Amino acid sequence: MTIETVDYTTKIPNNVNLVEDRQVLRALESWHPGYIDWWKDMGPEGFQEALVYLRTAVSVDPKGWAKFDYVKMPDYRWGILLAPKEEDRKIPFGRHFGEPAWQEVPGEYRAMLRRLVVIQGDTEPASVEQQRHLGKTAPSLYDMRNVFQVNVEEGRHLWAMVYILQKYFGRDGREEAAELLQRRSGDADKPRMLGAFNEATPDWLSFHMFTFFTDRDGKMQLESLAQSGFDPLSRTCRFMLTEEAHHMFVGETGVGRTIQRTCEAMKEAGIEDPMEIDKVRALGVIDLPTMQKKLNLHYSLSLDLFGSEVSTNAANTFSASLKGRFQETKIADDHRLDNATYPVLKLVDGEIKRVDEPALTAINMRLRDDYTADCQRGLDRWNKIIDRIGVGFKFELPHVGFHRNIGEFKDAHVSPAGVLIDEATWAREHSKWLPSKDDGAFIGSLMTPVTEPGKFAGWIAPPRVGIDNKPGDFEYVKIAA
Ligand code: BYC
Ligand code: FE
Ligand code: FE
Repeated sequence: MTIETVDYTTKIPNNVNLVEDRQVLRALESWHPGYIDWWKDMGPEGFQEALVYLRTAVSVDPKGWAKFDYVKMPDYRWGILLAPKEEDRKIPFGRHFGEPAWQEVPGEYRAMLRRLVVIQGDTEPASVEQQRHLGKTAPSLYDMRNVFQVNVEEGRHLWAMVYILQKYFGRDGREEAAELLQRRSGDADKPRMLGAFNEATPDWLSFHMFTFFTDRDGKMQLESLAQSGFDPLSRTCRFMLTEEAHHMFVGETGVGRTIQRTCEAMKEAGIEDPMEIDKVRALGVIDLPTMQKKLNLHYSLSLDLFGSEVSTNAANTFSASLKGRFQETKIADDHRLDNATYPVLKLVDGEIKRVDEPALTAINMRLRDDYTADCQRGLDRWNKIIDRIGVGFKFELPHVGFHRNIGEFKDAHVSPAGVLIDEATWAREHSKWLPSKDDGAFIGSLMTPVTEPGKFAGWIAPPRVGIDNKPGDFEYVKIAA
């Protein structure tokens, strides 16, 4: 058997030869029932018996790794899939630059590495919990299938981190694996670890914004961990990234189709001014300014996930060769950053200024800048949709200081345009920039389920092509009676 193919003879599909790794297989098998209980409790509510047209990984070869079939979600074959081992891989950054990649955890970095793996692992089930109510208001069977696909893959990402914990961290790894099933998104006593993963996902526009902005943080973090000197982490993240691409596709096209529908409806009704919110809403579509507010919210929540702009944690994980930069191997520098600097946006004497900081402590800032550029490219594609239909409106990313809870700007008020404002101005103006209760209620009023094959709710355009090239009226989900 080549490393690309997945062994489906064990209870847990894998390409890491679990059959011969008895101890880890047993640890995973004893974790499995708790996972299934968690999935049934906290996974998609009301659809555990439905037959869903899902893709399952059957190999890790980037070409044709998936097969599609109807599956009941609790029967999905969650597995352990690592990208193939690169022969003679060398550590691409940090103090250990140029040394052979580690196949075992270096003792001195054990705690640091475990923390990174646990935080990564914690976000995966959190997102499933956040999205568990969405099936009931899906705008089509196509969209319903997409959220379920994202959910089972986030479940698999949890498996990916649990494998690392159980194989390489012994007893405390097993304890962390158990705790990953105990924390709950939004729970006052045992919340998930990072801010954005305790927020609600109340409607489908939020879901699509989340998969665009927050799964894109996932992409950036996984890219950095894929550079890791700890080779098993690198390999597992490389395969996770192939799945991540679909999550961002769901977000980008979901918002894109919402924009398209709104602009088309405005054209048909002869509404020229996007600011005529009541008239637009009367058409049963989401006005563009409200979409901008949702964008402001999800972008700012996602920026918090990069941690502080200036961070010794980040410097330490980089120097320890555990977590690199985006596309580390393509950067032309010494990959150690002993004397380099990087410009960081800071609050200095009541002004927002760019200040050169040691590049090592500015690692989070740099990743966040790469993230912002990636988001902007997505916005440019959304703006093209608006342009093509001929509506005068443009989405913009708010300033990075806007609505922040972590880092340099957490105690300041900054407008989306990047102007520092006082408390009173913020209190007066913020409902123009962030979704208000009324905005939420309006969007909520559109969230009526559509479950007839080939039909779509009136606020969202159909996709251009089906999943797995299926025709428009394909029954992506067979809902149990
Ligand atoms: N919320 O030096 P600092 C994904 C804590 S998403 C709460 O500023 P650092 C996905 C921090 O833990 C990707 N706490 O930051 C997407 C620390 O606490 P302790 C997830 C926060 O450590 C969609 C203190 O503040 N993966 O995969 O350099 C669906 C000072 O920390 C937050 C990762 O994040 C926050 N937002 O960077 C499904 C990769 N930010 O330790 C999945 C692993 C910071 O002093 N994690 N804090 O008690 C990391 O690389 C880093 O831990 C972080 C923070 C980038 C998160
Ligand atoms: Fe994930
Ligand atoms: Fe994801």
